[in-house]
Order: sequence, then structure tokens, then C-alpha cells
Amino acid sequence: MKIIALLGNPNSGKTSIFNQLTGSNQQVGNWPGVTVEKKSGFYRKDKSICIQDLPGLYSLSPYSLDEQVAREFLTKTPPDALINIVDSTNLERSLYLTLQLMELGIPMVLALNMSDLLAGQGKKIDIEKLSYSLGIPVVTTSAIKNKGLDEVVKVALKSHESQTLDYDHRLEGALSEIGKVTGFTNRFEQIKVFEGDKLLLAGETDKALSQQVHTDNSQAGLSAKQLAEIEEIVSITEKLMADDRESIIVNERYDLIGHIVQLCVTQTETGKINLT
Ligand code: BGO
Repeated sequence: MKIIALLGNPNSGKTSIFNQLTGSNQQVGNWPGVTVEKKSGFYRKDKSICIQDLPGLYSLSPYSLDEQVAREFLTKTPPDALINIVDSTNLERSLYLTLQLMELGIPMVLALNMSDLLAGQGKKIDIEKLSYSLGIPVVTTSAIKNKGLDEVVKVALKSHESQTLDYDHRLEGALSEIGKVTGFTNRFEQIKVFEGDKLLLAGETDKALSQQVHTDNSQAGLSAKQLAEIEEIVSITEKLMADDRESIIVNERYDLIGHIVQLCVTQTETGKINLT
């Protein structure tokens, strides 16, 4: 049985795509211990594929219950592939979650949904450039027109671990040092340690992600000595980059997204609304 997880911002069209892919074949319940709805279902064209819906989210920081549920699922029981559903009329905002999902190292495809609305906005997205600059496959979809949905499942099943996108060399140096100190080879974990993520530093994370995605022997939970070394690495980087740890990561992501959007999105004409 292969498991494909659907992830995206609220209103990206995730529910519409889940319903199209699974039809009436759905199980609805709650995630263990919380009142967050859990929906999964078999792909209607191949019952050996389970589609797991995850709550709509903007980040993988454990601020909201929805984010915690999604993050716990992704790190403790990594699925075979992710479909990241993106509202193509809001590409810039949506890519913030995309970059975080890519850091998990799970095979992933980007579903550029609401593609039917792009022309009305006078916008065009160069799919090849977007795929090339992100290093993951991109499929154009329209849930409302049932377009591209089978293709996105097909591509998800064939996709490989996503490439790593490089940030500023000072941050990359710090992440590499954190990797040496902690033994974490997974980029998601290295970045979370750099950010000072409370769950990860407290050892609440699970080894499953590292063991499934990479064959290293990451340890959850860090010693006082390791924590002190991490604080030194972070403090040096904060001085070098003249910013605080969390802002460094946020700004690096937005810089990268800015470049990608500039490269891939063209304004063909001003979107016009006809009221006649
Ligand atoms: C309403 N194209 C278009 N045009 N619309 C889409 C597409 C697409 O590809 N995909 C989804 N939508 P959810 P989340 C609505 O409900 O799946 C629409 O939060 C309305 N409702 O139909 O719920 C979809 O699960 C009244 O729109 O997203 C839905 O990710 C008027 O996007 C909305 C207009 O989709 C969110 C729209 C009473």
C-alpha cells in the first residue's frame, strides 16, 4: 500500500482534490487525542493507493494544532509521497509552505491548482521554469474542471527525494555545522534546530523521518554540550547576518521565493472583470 499525503494552504483546493481523487471512498475521524478532522480514502482508480488528507496550513512550525498534527504525521510516519496543492493565483504566498515541505526530503510534486483562474488575472506561470527552479515536478491542475488530477498522482508515485535549495552561504555553513554537532542529516531537522524549535530541541521529534528518508542514525534529544555548541553556531551566524535566528530563515525563504516568482510568473495583461 502506498500513501500519498495532500498538503496545502487553506482554500488551495485540497478538499476538492481529495474528493475528486477518492470519490465516495473516504474514512473520516479525528487525529489521535485531538479534535482535528482526519480524512483518508483510497484512490478511486487504484485501491492500493491511500490518499491522506492533512489539515490546511501555512507552515510547519508547531504554533497551531493543525500544524502540530501535520508535522507529527510527516515526521513520525513519513508517507511515500506528498502532493503540495498550491493556489496558482497566490503563488508567492503558497511557496512558503512548499519550501518547508521540500526540506523534509519526502518525494513531492507541486499541483498548481486553480489554473483555470490564472488567465482571468492576466497571469502566466512557466511550469518548466518553476519545476527547474524548485527541483520538483509541477503539474497544472483544476479541481473544479477535474483537470490534471490523475496526472498529479502518477507523477507523485514516480517522484524522487527533492533537491535541496541553497540559502546564503553563511546560513548553509551554520546548517552544516549543526549537522556535524547533532548527527542530523535531514535538512528539516537542521533548520528547526537553527530556528530554536522547542519541540525538536526537547527531543519530541522522532527518528522515523531520518531513518526512512536518509539512512543515518539521528538521535532525537540533544545533550547540554550539543545545545551549547548549537547556541554558539547560531550566535555567530546572527552576528554575521545581523539578524535573529528565526528572521534569518524567514528572510532567506522569502528572498528565494521572490527570485523564483520573478523568473516564472509573467503578467500577460491586466486582469479584467466584465460586469455586463
Ligand atoms: C467554494 N478552480 C477553481 N476555479 N476553484 C477551485 C478549484 C480550482 O481548481 N479548486 C477548488 N476551488 P477547497 P481547501 C466556493 O467553495 O477545496 C474552489 O480549503 C463557494 N462555496 O470550489 O474547499 C472550491 O480544502 C462559493 O470554493 O479548499 C472552493 O484547501 C463561491 O476553491 C474553494 C465560490 O476549495 C476552496 C467558491 C460556497
